[in-house]
Amino acid sequence: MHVAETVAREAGELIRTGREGEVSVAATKSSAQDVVTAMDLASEALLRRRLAELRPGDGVLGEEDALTQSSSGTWWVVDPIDGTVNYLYGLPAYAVSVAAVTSPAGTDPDPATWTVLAGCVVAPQDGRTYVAGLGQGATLDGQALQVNQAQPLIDCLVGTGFGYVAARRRSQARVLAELLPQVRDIRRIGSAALDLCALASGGLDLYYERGLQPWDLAAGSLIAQEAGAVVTGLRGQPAGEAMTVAGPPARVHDLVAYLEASGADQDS
Ligand code: LIP
Repeated sequence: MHVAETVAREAGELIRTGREGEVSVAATKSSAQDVVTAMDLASEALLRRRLAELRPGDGVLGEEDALTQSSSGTWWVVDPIDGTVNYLYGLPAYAVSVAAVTSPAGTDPDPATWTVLAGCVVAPQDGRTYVAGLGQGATLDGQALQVNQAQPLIDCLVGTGFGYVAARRRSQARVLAELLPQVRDIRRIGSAALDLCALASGGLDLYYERGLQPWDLAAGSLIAQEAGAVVTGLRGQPAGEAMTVAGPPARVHDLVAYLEASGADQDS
């Protein structure tokens, strides 16, 4: 936990101070609207350099660079800026996400099979630090976290997010349009890591999203779980790119049932 927090805080400080200057777009990814800023690249470079110093032999899976292999059996899964579009627009909901994971022997880190040992999400703009260790609970700035008690679906504030490709968004909009009348309201915060931390700290009752990458969910999923949430996929699968659903055990199945029935894990 200590290493995750140390490097996440350092990267958080880099991107926070970097936001005071001009934010330049360095590249695009899945669509022209899915941007990478120069600070995404600088933050990941810092994370990789510091992890190599502090944990030589560990591998790194990051959003902006190639997988580096592990000789120790531990990988660091890092998102140098989660919420890049918020960062670009000067909105505060962006974060650095760092997690330590182990994988079954001979396999690369994959949310379907990994075990997340520790995670830290730093929101540098408001100075919040979320930390969790497997079996050790989750904290926000040192205060223990607990998800909200299960409410009827109609009373739930539900977080979600969208991909950047039009076909995926069309299907996400269809699923959302049917869900919206069944819940209290919807939030699209713009950072999956912060969505999962909001769930852990009572700022959301439920969360779901299709399309999450390993670095979007590694640290946040442990923080949510350690705060008492179930984090799962649909149709008995673990959380991952097809679908991630999170919430208190007594309510998450209602959302899972709706998402399964509406085919939310497929693009139509
Ligand atoms: C983003 C997420 C956001 C999600 C986007 C994207 P990035 O990550 O955290 O909530 O809806 O699809 O993956 O690109 O800002 O690291």
